[in-house]
Amino acid sequence: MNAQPRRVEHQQTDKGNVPVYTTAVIEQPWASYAREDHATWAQLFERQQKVLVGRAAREFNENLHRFGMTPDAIPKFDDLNRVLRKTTGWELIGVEGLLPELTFFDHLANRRFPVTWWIRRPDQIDYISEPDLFHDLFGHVPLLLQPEFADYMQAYGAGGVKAHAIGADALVNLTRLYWYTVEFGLIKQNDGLRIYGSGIVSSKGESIHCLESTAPNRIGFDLMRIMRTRYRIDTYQKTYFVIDSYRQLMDATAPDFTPYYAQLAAQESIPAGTVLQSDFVYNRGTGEGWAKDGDI
Ligand code: HBI
Ligand code: FE
Repeated sequence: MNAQPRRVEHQQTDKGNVPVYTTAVIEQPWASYAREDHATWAQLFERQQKVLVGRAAREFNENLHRFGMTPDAIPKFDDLNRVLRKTTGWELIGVEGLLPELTFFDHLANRRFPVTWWIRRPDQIDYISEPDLFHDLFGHVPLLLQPEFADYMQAYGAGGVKAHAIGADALVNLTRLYWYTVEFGLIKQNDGLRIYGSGIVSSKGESIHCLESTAPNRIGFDLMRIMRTRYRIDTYQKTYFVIDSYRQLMDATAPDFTPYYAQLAAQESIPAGTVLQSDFVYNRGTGEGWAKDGDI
C-alpha cells in the first residue's frame, strides 16, 4: 500500500481556522482510499443528487451523468480527464489542500483545475470549512464541461494573475466575483432560478435555502455591484446574484479590469445583506423579478 500524500487542512487554533497553503501537485492516490472514504462520497453524492433535482442548473445534472459520476466510488481523476480532454480541454490535478492565490490563478489560467485528493472525515459530513474532494469534484467539475463556463474559469484565472500584480485591493474585488458566481451563483433558466455555484451544490442546507427561504436577497448579475459586495464564509449567503446565461459571465470578464479596479478603489464596499435601489431584485426561486429601481 503506497503511503498517502499529506492531507493539509486548516489549523484549528484558539483564533479559529487558520488556512495552510501548499503548492504540491500530486497523483490521486485512488488505490489508497479507505472503504470509509468511498462511503462518505456515496453518502454525500446520494444526498445531494436527491436535493438538487429541480434545484440545480440543467447543465449540472446532465454533466454529472456525462462524466459517469456515481455514488458507487470516488471518481478517478484520470477517467474524468479523458472526458474533459475531449471537450473543453480542462485537466484536473491533485493537490494537498488550499493553494496560494497566485498558484491557484495560474492553474486556472492554464485550464488546470486543482482538486483536493482527500475527502472529509465522517464527523465533517455536514460541514467542512475548506474545499475537500467532494466540494471540488462534485461541486466544481460538472460545469467544466459547459463551454462558456469553462472559458470563464480560464479568463478568471488569467484575470487573477493580472490582479495579483496590481495589488491586494484588486484581489479582494476579484475574489468577490469568484465567490458570487463560481461558488454561490444562481442562473435564471426557463423553469425558474437554478443553482450553478459549487459552494451551494455541495451543501444540502444551502441548496434549499438559496431558492426557497425568504431571508436572502436574489439580485440580477451586475459586475461592479458584485465586486463591491462583501461576503461571509461561515454562514449561508445573505445575497445571491443571478445570471441570465453562462455567456453573460464570459462577456462581463472580456474587458481589461484595470479601470474597474481604479473605480472600485474610490467606492465604499457594500455589506452582504444590503439591497440597493438600483438592484434588479428577484423574489423566491420562481424567477420573476422586479424592473430596475422597482419597489423593494
Ligand atoms: N486553493 N485548492 C484551492 N482551491 C480553491 O478553491 C482556492 C484555493 N486557493 C485560493 C482560493 N481558492 C480563493 O482565494 C480564490 O478566490 C482565489
Ligand atoms: Fe470551491
